[in-house]
Amino acid sequence: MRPKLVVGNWKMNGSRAANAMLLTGILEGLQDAKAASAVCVPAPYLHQCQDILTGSALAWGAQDVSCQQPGAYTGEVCASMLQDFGCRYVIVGHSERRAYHGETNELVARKAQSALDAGLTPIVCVGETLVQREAGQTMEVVGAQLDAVLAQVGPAAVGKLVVAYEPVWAIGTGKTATPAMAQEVHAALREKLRACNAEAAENVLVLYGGSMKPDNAADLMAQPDIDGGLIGGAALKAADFLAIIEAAS
Ligand code: 3PY
Repeated sequence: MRPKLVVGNWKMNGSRAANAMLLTGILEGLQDAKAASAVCVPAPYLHQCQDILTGSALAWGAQDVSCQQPGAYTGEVCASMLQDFGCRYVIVGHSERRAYHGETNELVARKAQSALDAGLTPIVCVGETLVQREAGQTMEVVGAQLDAVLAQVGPAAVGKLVVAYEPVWAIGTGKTATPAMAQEVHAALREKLRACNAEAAENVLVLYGGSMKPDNAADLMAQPDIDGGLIGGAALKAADFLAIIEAAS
């Protein structure tokens, strides 16, 4: 039985004042939670997370990382910097980065490797667009996205990954994959992980993302291969985020 993990992806939202209220509200309600939880915040707020969350049950992380080592890369943030701010997780390959920043499967794989090298857990996002789903290409697309990361990190690192399946058509649209649709893809992703490292694959957390909300979280997370959620909009309200963590518990 794998533990559940619920991660908030704040995207480009927040302010020092709003974050303080949100984090305090989450911590107040987190006491009895059984599921593990984390927030992935914009890089400028990592220090604030470190101040408020150190010693608490809520972990934190970033939403992207450079694939480079420290050096002349204007605007980039490298993995050792994230580690310096106490991050446990970093999201790599979110569809918004693939779509708006041209991130390829190979670049995402190198980012996952950088995270691992710095002792961070990469949350590797995969997902198909609506056009790809309607063309019957879902498994091909998400399979290639995961394969690139597995080829880069190798079998020994499989157990250090978290994978998130986020159908692009369900991100920010209010549409959610049905539990059965999501489970089908999660099971296929786990098969790929098994093919790389059969033993480690059983313990890899495969999260569902894409409009997970308090009212659909329990049904999604009841599926055998859905081990938690990567939460967008609902992670910006303490009550909603806590309700999802409760549904995972
Ligand atoms: C969403 O739910 O919108 C997400 O993109 C979570 O990462």
